[in-house]
Amino acid sequence: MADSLLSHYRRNKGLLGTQVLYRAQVPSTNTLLLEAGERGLPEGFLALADFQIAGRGRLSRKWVAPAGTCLLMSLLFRPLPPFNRSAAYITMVCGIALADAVREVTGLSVWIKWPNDLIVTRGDNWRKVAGILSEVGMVGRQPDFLVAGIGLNVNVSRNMLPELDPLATSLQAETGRTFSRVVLLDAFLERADVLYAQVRDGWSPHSLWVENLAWLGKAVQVSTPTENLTGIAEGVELDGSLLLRLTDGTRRCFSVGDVSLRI
Ligand code: BT5
Repeated sequence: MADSLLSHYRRNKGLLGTQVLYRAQVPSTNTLLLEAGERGLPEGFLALADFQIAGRGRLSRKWVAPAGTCLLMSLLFRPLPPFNRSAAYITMVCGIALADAVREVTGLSVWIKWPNDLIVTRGDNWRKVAGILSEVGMVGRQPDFLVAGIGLNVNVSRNMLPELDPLATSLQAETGRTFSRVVLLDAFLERADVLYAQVRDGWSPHSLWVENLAWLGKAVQVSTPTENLTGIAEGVELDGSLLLRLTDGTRRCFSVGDVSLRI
């Protein structure tokens, strides 16, 4: 297989991914790093797996991926204070870097669907190719570190996609080609390293993140655990929250939820 070296992945420059823990199978790469983070693992540590038994998304949802076909990874960050702002910026950086890496390696037109999905768009049709799950590691009652987990569907054939989700796609399904996960990982870490160094120097990735967001200015539906609302996606706050202009003209701000396009 083109990327059999995933198990030996090492990076010899930058901060991210120079120390790696590979497992053929784990419950979840995020869980692995949340546990390891408590034991003081350094920033930039990368967990990689070929299969997750209990891969997860937001709000206790499942993340499913056939063994050996996808990028399943997590990165450990130790955000500078203030924690919440840095954590939001790190998640933005991961989204931008993933989008750029996929564009660079595959040539596909991909966008970030608020808050943290990567989608491939064709006109008004869209499909999800990746998701990001950021989780906070607590020490005592204090947020101490951040684990950013990424699942990218790479060499999943069309007939396997329905098992993942009706709206799932993969790089292979979109292009008809297979890709090396190592090449994609390298491109992602390269870009994330540059952007994260800028964040640590005080730069905000907000404007660049906004440029990568799908559907700003469009009519969308926002679903949260408690409500479904429609309106115009007007913009995003500095912390990443979504601003929705409702049909009665009032504005609502969401920090959690899922967005879909209203056609
Ligand atoms: C996400 O959550 O999209 C974040 C996914 C993060 C997964 C990575 S894999 C490495 C690391 N370790 C983990 O355990 N997690 C991270 P959310 O927006 O809540 O989307 C979850 C929903 O996406 C599910 O309820 C399904 O509907 C759908 N889904 C599940 N697997 C999928 C896949 N492979 N491709 C596309 N959609 C999928």
